[in-house]
Amino acid sequence: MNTVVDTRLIQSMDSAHFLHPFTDFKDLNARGARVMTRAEDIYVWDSEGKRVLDAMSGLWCVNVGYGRKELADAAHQQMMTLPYYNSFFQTTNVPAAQLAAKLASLAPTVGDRSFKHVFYSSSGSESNDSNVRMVRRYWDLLGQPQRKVIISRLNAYHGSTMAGASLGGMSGMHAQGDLPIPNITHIGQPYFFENGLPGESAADFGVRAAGWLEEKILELGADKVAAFIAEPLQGAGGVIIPPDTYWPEIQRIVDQYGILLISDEVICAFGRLGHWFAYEKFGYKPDLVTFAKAVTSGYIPLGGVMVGNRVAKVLIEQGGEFNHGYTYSGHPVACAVALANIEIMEREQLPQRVHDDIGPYLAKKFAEIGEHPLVGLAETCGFVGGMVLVKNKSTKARFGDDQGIGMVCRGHCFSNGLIMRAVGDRMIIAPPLTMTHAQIDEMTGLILKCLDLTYADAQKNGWLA
Ligand code: PXG
Repeated sequence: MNTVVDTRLIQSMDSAHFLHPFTDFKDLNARGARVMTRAEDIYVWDSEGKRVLDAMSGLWCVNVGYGRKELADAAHQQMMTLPYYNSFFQTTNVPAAQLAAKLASLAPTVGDRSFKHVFYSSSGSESNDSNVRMVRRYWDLLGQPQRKVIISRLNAYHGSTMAGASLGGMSGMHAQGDLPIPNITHIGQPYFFENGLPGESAADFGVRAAGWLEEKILELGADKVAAFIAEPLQGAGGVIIPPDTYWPEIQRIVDQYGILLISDEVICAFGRLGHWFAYEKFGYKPDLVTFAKAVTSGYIPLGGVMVGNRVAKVLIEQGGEFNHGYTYSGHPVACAVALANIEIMEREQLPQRVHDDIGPYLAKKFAEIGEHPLVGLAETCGFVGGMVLVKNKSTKARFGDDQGIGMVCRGHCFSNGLIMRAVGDRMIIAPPLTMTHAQIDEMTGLILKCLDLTYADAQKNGWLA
């Protein structure tokens, strides 16, 4: 395919007409967007011919890597057979039914929770809107309509629709648009590095942070609380990995008060943490599981909710008509691509590979990164990694927001052919699950080089303490 493009022409069309997500429009127009033109394996090329190693899998999406012909073939074949039909009026289609059965077979049963049903959407945000609808319907049907409040966490990301942004705990998003909407409230996040007390162990902090949920439930009155929603680990919030003690204590609390548990696995499912679904890794028992992104490796939009038996039973047996759904719920082309994507993941045993091989290898590499003078903490979970950049390695003193250390580092990454994501003073990665050891070495080498360059800048600017 011809990928030679006139960069200036595309940039001028872009700045004249395309309002980008989460972007200062005026600032972008002054610079001109970087134009991405093609991708292969773990690399993306821009319109100037520069190759970058994509350590973010697009945006936590491309778990099988770029350039998979099988996925294009699946889309082509389905488009030529049945490109679209709705699932509203007692109608289904072949890939949507097959994918639902496949997902049900992949989602493990934990304790008394099984996941045999799927509700489809086209994104993570929509899926979380569906969660709000299902949770409220569930309690209404059980004759407890006063159970309305959904508890979430500060610095969580659950999407950008009105409900998604409200469930999320991003202060910048709440500040625009009078959010959160009513009956959504937030507790603190389990971020030990930031919130651990002097002398407190990570294990003790995990129990204390989970305890904030119990405090909130008691403050609101348990009979008012519908559900707790959380990411297994916080992705967009900066790869915040909870202490081991956190999830078991959360499970105890939701069980004690009988509230529903929503596991938002938009980032963590489909092999990212070494399992098909991340609740298995942390050993908790959700009632609803949000997915999107890597279900198709991002090749085409698809999202949904795995609906556990507790909720499904009530919705199906007592619910009558559920007045909710989307034009693209069960889109045949998206579902066909998801089936082909899952086939690749099964054949190449990607969840297993993360669990047994590349996950531990990345952890070893991150231990080396943790030695760097700019890095106060470097940690991984499955095939996700995060590090905190600090002014002083021994005191762990943090940089000021005005210094924008993460953005300085991100700039060096871009210039040196690496895509890493900056979240405040944290640098994070979530690379394709197909990476070889040699590619992990290449990525680690680039990360260390960019840390050196960032350190030199910090030194030059007199920011180190
Ligand atoms: N839940 C979680 C846990 C997510 O990470 C969504 C819901 C929303 O999905 P959609 O498909 O509606 O975007 C997400 C999305 C980032 C970044 O900068 C992360 C996401 C989206 C945009 C940016 O890390 N995650």
